[in-house]
Amino acid sequence: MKKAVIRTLLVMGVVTGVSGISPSYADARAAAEAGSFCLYEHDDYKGGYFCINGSDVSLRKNYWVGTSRSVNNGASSMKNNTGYIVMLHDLEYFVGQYYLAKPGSSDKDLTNNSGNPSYDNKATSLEFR
Ligand SMILES: [Ca+2]
Ligand SMILES: [Ca+2]
Ligand SMILES: [Ca+2]
Repeated sequence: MKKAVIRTLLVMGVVTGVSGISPSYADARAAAEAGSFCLYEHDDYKGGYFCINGSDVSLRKNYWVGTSRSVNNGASSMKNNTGYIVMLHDLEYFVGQYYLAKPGSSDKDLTNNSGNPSYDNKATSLEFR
């Protein structure tokens, strides 16, 4: 009995060690992503995440969840789990160079795009259309 418990704990420790993410963090992120538009700090949906359900004129005072790092000029990948077109803009109040995310689309690398400009670490405001 005791051995089984220890073995279970060891397995859990290995799993956590491999992913580097606790199950509760993963659950919270999955819940936030559902039906929302999400930005990620790094390519491949890694690093901090930030999910939103409406337009925001400035991301300067928005932070990657659980951090004090601003979302502004930091997004490197995105998932659009909404039915809206979402336009990212380089400047506040929906101006400057933009990136258009179609409903239900995702992009694991905002640097290389077809039909959109290279857009790594640029998003400063975002607009639901
Ligand atoms: Ca980034
Ligand atoms: Ca910007
Ligand atoms: Ca891309």
